Amino acid sequence: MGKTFLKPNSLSDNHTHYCPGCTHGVIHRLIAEVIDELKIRKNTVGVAPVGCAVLAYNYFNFDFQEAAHGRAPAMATGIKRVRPDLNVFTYQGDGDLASIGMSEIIHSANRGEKFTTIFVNNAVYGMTGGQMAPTTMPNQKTTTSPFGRDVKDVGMPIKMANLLAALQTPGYIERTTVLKPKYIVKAKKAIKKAFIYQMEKKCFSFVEVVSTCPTNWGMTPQDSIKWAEDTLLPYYELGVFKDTPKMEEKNAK
Ligand SMILES: Cc1ncc(C[n+]2csc(CCOP(=O)(O)OP(=O)(O)O)c2C)c(N)n1
Repeated sequence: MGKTFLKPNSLSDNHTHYCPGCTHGVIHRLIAEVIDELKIRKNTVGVAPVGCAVLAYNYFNFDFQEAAHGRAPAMATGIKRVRPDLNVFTYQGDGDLASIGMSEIIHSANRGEKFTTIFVNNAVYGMTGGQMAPTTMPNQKTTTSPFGRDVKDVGMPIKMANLLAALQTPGYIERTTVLKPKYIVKAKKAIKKAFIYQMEKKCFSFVEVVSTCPTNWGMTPQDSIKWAEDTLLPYYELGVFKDTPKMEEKNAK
């Protein structure tokens, strides 16, 4: 009997260090499947800054570059401008992208850099012990908001996909999740579309993935999926926020 479920070539044989129930592994797999399907493994470069995915270069079977905290979009800009023939993507957490790296992502998107960003939003700083992030939900308890996020003091969580979609230049922005198989299928389609737009030299592309962090949320993997569905998804609504290439195609007809 033939195998029906193979490991993508774009994933290495290494075991990941991620916690049980963490969605980084699922997202890694989707990226790897897309890169295999598009046959671009040999000319793809990933850029990951610090965060739980700091060791991502061990898990992917293609070139990978390490960036300082928040600075992956600046590094991706340099790589892509010098080597426009390469497919370049950043892989960033919400602490990284929406806090220390806010400026880098806004300006890269606004310049219309032709790379792809995969934005993993798990509503906390995972790697450093579950501190409050700009994406932490109102009243959510974290190690730095032990009584819950008080929006009177720190404002509402930032919706990065919505924020970037308000800029005129970036072309493709979608928010997805990988909490359940029905969402995973859509997330993969979004990641594939983002890479295809990059291959066609069309636009900056951004895929947010609403994710879990059972360890720092203090929940079982099952409870974290339920909490994310009940609490994160109503606020971080899924969908396409911008698809300029598709609009232009429609208008041309
Ligand atoms: C300049 C700098 N400041 C702070 C840190 C500490 N630090 C490492 S990872 C991280 C946050 C990571 O959270 P996130 O980006 O949400 O990714 P996750 O770990 O949740 O996947 C912080 C604050 C650092 N490495 N460098």
